[in-house]
Amino acid sequence: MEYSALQKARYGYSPKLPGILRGDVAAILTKAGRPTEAASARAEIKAAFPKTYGMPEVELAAGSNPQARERRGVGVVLSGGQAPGGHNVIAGLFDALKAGNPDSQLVGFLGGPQGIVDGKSIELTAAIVDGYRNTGGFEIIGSGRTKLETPDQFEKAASACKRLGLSALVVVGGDDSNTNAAVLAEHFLASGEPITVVGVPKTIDGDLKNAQIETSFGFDTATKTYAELIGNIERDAGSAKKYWHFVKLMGRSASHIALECALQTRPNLAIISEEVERKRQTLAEVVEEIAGLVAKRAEAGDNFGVALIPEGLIEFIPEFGRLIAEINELLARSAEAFAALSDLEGQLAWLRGKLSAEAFAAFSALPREIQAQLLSDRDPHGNVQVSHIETEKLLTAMVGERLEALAAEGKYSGKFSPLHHFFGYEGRCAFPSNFDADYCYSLGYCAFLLLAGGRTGYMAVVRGLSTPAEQWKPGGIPLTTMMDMEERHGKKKAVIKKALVDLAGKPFKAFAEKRVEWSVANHYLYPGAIQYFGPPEVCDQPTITLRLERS
Ligand code: FBP
Repeated sequence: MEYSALQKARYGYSPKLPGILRGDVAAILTKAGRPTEAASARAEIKAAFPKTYGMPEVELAAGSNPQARERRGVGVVLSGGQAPGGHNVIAGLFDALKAGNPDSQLVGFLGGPQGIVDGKSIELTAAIVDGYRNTGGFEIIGSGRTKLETPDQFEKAASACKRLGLSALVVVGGDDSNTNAAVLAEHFLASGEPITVVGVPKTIDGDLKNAQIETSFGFDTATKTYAELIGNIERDAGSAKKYWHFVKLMGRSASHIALECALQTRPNLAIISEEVERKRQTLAEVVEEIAGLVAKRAEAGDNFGVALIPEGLIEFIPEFGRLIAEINELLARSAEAFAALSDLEGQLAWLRGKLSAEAFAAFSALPREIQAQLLSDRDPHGNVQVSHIETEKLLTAMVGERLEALAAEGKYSGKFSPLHHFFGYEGRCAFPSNFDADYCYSLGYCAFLLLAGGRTGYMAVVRGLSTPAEQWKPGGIPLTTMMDMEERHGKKKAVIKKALVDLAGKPFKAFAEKRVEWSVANHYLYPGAIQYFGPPEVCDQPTITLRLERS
């Protein structure tokens, strides 16, 4: 196996731990604080989680902890989309576990949660873990999107853990995976299985955050990677002065990635889906806004620009939000009948009469490719895969038409040459930034101390992330405190609440204050590539979103 020079250099990087985690693991304990409550729907969430509801927040503090020395077996699973830093969660967990007792074993379940159900696993040895330290990707054990939620899956998970001699399971995932971790912890307690379940907050989308979680891991590296590329495109746009670049950015629902990238690069336009929804803008209104800006810049001779489009936009435009919800529901109910239809014509005929008149009208007005993308395979949660919908192409086609109409009225005489980009997969497996490398390693360490303290149904958290790593504060938060009741497939369900962009929050306000200026004056900012070695102000700064939220 050959390694790149950076890969070799990263193997030698020692992630920075919070001061409290730098000593002997047997001299750090979990200290309970006040009991917690869910933020809303308390009675219903308490009823759904009678064993784990109301547990106290815990912090990691100095104190004798002989339990950390016990020989134990721990399982770990990576769940959902890749996010930079996953390998370091495993490395931190491994190092802390072995520091507690060198005979302890870390077992990795293969291919995500389905690996637990199927009992597919490997023992993670030092030789394996060392080959992945400070590198991107989830290759060490793979990932998957299977949901662990049925009693049968829970039984299988329990028997896999028992067979492998595991007393704890660490679930690294987003809101849905951690919701399932909470259900699993409750189930194990209720059925007397002595298996501790601890979650770790992962997702590049940045939407697993709340009063207790400052950010999910991966968001930092992914946004810095996209911002580098957007900055390069801005340079090209400003040099060539002939293209309008439309960049769609990942983020299944929330627009945190688009907002952070806008703050880092100052493009001419960035659409924030949450604002579109609040203003109840129609697709035609969004198009009008973009066409207006293209025309305005053309008046100043600037027939170029850079626009950021969040991938989830389409679901936030009210008429399409309703349409997509209806299609999701319909396809979930009649999956077989739908699968039997052989082409788009047949699908269209089938949808007529099943969708509401408004939804069918919205659907019919779309180009055929977009119709087909809306009907393509659902994700395991039954939702449309927004990353497959070419919203950026839909918008530029409509903007082009609108500009032609403006030209016919004598109100536009520029040249509109759009180019399309989609940045998502480019950033999910990048070498983690120092921030993500340090944060993830600390989360892994923290997860070990929680499970050694017998804290089941907790999420590992590290707070104070806008300060130097030395001052970070690791601890644990009961998963039930983050829950809310939401409607899923027609039923109320307790789930961890997804954080959308807060339009009253500092990051959005900072963007809103400047966007008019950025739209016409070309105040592009070029963040350049992530730096791993060099001064802290270049290498260790967290995202602008985190810095603003914590300021
Ligand atoms: P997670 O929420 O699982 O972290 O994944 C997020 C994400 O990267 C989204 O931004 C994107 O819409 C989706 O995954 C793509 O999924 P897939 O990897 O299945 O194509």
